[in-house]
Amino acid sequence: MHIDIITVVPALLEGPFSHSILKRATDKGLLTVELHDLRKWAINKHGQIDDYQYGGGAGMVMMCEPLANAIDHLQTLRKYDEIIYLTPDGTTLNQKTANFLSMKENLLMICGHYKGIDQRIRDHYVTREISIGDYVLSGGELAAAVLVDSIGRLIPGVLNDETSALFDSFQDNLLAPPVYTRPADFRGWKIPDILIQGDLKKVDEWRLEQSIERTKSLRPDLLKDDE
Ligand code: 6GU
Repeated sequence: MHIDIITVVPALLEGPFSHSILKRATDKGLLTVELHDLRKWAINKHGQIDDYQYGGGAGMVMMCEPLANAIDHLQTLRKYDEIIYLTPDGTTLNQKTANFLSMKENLLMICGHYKGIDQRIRDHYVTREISIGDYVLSGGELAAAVLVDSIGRLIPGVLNDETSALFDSFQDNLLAPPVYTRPADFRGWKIPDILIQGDLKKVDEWRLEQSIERTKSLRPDLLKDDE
């Protein structure tokens, strides 16, 4: 998978993809992430990419021209499955969307700043608008990092143990069960006996039971939600 990201603050995205699972994905050649500084397509030598909004009101809006030129250029290099705009008024990201996007070849992500981007770019280029939750960030970059992480780890071959994503929280609308490692007794805090009795079938049953209990008590909305 190849992901292009258009941003005015590339530095914010230089760290997140160089570690851990996403680093493994890029090292294995399963994922490439390319950052594109929108200033390269600024409308003048002052690096202008935003302007006041029509109709008045505080806050700048990212202009059509730099964004359209950036997207047009990138579209000569790749055919995108989705052009995603990260915005708090988008559809809230969930595991189903991450699964869906992890099967794509080429994604383009646009990070907004200030008051956001000119609506005409959303109307004419963007195919999907994604938010990462009901709160406001100062720009789309951290949201893009979250989105790339959630997608990248699902690309086939990225995780060591292919099955491990199957047991993630949310993968079947259930939260993950509790996990323990050595020692079995820490300060008198003991792990559940069932985990050391060696009956793998019983362990599986216990884990499912725990998942259901956790979901019922912490996120009952997931059990109703059939999407
Ligand atoms: Cl995608 N962008 C911004 N600026 N704020 C957010 C968000 C995105 N998702 C939640 N809050």
